[in-house]
Amino acid sequence: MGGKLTNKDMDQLENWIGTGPKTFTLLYAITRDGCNPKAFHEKCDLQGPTVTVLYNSSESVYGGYNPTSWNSKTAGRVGCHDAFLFQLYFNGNLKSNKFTSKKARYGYAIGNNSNYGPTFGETDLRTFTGTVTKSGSYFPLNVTSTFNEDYDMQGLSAEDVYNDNWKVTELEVYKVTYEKIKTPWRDAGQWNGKFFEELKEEVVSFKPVSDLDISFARILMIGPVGAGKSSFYNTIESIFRGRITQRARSGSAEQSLTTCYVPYSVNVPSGGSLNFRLCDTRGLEESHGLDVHECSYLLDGNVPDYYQFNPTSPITPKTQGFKTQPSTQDTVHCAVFVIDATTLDVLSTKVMEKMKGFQNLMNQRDIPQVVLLTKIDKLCKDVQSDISFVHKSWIVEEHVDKASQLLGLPRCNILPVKNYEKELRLDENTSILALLALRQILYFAEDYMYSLRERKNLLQN
Ligand SMILES: Nc1nc2c(ncn2[C@@H]2O[C@H](COP(=O)(O)OP(=O)(O)OP(=O)(O)O)[C@@H](O)[C@H]2O)c(=O)[nH]1
Ligand SMILES: [Mg+2]
Repeated sequence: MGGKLTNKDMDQLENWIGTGPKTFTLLYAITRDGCNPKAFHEKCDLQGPTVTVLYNSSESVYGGYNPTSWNSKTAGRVGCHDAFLFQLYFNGNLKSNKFTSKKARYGYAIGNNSNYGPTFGETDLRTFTGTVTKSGSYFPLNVTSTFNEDYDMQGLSAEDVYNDNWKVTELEVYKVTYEKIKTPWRDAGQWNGKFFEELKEEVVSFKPVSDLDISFARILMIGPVGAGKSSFYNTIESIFRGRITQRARSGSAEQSLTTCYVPYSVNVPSGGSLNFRLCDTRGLEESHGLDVHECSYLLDGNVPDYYQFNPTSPITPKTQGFKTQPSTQDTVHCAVFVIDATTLDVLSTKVMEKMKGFQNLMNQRDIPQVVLLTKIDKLCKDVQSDISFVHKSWIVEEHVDKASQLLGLPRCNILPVKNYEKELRLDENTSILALLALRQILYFAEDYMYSLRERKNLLQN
């Protein structure tokens, strides 16, 4: 640490290098140690794998990964398949590209020479020879590089990667070591069997606030078609039943697969159900599906359970079963926007406007809102292979931030999940993540009920 490379850049490099978490330790920086081969080799020789990062005066950042040690004592070429060049930023903008060494030329991947700085390929990325003196704010590196000789630059030129500009403001070499314990972006406890049982127990023991005549919390799930609303209910029911269940129909279709307002209960093998209902709704679509009136009726408890949504004729007080005098049991105690994390960047303006409209209604009623960010397994391959990596993944963190900005909700209201979908067996970590989300939703519902009770007491006194 201590260099210019950000955590996000390190995560990107870590992803490219593969084989799990890494620590990056700054060995050498030309602004600190001087720009000459002697200083470079003194600091970096025999240190194991390193990344060299160059920052030029055009605000482009690029460099190379050497999976072997630099070694000025054994001058010559070192062959390795895993070496690569990369670019991180171009003209100050994020631009992530990895350029692998060419198969036929892998023998030339790394160049060791006591008279040269870091050298990749015979001539692909060369840095300096002799002492380079700082001129103003930059160091004019003094060896020419010829791209695309030993590394596959995917058709990009030196201009595309570093503006053909060798005036660098900094050049750093980081030692790369394995088995880093990364600091999570959200602290969510120690994940193990004990934690899983504790979370389950907490959910099982959830009871609505007394004196309100409420026997279960009503959680409303709304969100675009195919976001994973029904799958979230199936995931929760599976956890408590101890096997994969599929009471709610899920899958992909042009229009919403769910057509009814179903307040799903979660059953436990010992009999009975838990004290909340996950209410499934029809998916939001641009032109039809749930509208603002229907949403307000849902929030206020006017819509009868098992009501069949009709896109061409939304519910009105004249609709059969419409509850004109709903009780506190019928009203919604927490609203959950279910959003597919992979679609955050492409959510249609109309669907987004609809959700904003619903949020206005919820805000008027003080109903707590959360976002369930689904399909995070599709966002990040590290999360896909190990769900417990979720709170260490910067990709997930970035999407949590984005959802928080889009819906104007605090980040702790954004809950990433991976629903059961292809699995035939339960997985402890997938279940823990879903339970963490459910527990938070129940906390918010409970908070809302406390407010309801206070209001009720005030009115009575
Ligand atoms: N990879 C992955 N797939 C998911 C996840 N959640 C849901 N899916 C899949 O996404 C598709 C849609 O899921 P549903 O649960 O039917 O979505 P929905 O929001 O209920 O959709 P509608 O009822 O049609 O509005 C299904 O094929 C699910 O298997 C997830 O976390 N990860
Ligand atoms: Mg559904």
